[in-house]
Amino acid sequence: MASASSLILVTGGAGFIGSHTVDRLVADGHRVVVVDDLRTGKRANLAQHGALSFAAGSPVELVVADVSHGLFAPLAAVTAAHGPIARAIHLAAQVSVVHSLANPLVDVAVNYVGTVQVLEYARAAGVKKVAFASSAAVYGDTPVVPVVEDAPCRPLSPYGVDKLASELMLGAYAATHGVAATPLRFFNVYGPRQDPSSPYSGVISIFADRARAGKPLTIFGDGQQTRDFVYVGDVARAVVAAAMADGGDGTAMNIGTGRETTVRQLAEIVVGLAGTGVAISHAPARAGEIVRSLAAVERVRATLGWQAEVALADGLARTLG
Ligand code: UD2
Repeated sequence: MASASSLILVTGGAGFIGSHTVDRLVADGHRVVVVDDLRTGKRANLAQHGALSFAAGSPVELVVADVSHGLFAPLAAVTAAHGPIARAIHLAAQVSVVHSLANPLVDVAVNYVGTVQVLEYARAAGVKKVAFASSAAVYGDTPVVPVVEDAPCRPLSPYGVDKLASELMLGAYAATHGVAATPLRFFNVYGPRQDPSSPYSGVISIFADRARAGKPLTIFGDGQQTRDFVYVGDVARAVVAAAMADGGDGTAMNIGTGRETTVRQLAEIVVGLAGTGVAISHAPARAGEIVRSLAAVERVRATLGWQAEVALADGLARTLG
């Protein structure tokens, strides 16, 4: 059967960032193969795309599989019927830094080996481009603010080490096998569909959840610590731009807004949006907390022409719903 358009693979496509990336690709007219083991991803995140089967007329085909076990078998049937994967976006991951500290071998298996599996598939199947979800966690507690991509990387967790090792492997495959690849170092991504259920979930998902329930927002420490909060729709745009751009030698790019927000400012905006009745309380600072985090964003602007567009107040309003 002739394909209407080439296929884009999104690993982790049923997750938070992944499902927004799929939405963007579908809006751009692509057909998308999602590989997700649904451990943290959810079918409900993709419900807007119908039956999740090309045969049933959906623009999205969901293949339930663990990327770290390899992609050849899971993708055999869909590529035989609908043509090869043209470009791959690798977002599937064990997403918790805290979990990686307790279970480093799981993190290596999922986050590092999973990346090598994607690269092995890309090499064998002639995939034109691999875009990869890396993290600001690769920097560790760097004194460089705003942090440029060439700052020394000293990750403090297995999660950060596996993201950095994955970046290096992308570079090695680009140099040795000609697999074009771009790692994107996400800063603090927020928006609808982010899971607020763990105490270590992103602060905005927790604040939004509590504000909706009329519960107080708890600031850890004095609230003067800063983060670079970037809206998930902007991140999805960056991911798609990276996947669609030809070339890429494994050089990483920060994905942030280039704007710094204190946790206190964040809490006040959320309270303002939620209306009266939501209080702010304080609890002791987290141990080992990074005080400032801010992305330097010149490289991605120069290379992909991308910059964040959604202002924090607008993104928070969309998140609160
Ligand atoms: C997360 C990861 C970190 C690294 C980083 C990448 C965890 C625990 N941390 O840290 O390892 O990957 O992202 O950018 O997974 N806060 C409150 N109240 C709350 C929740 C959080 O005040 O109810 C504060 C928290 O102390 C911190 C800020 O909000 O200062 C952001 O917290 P976060 O967990 O969303 O993100 P971050 O950057 O600390």
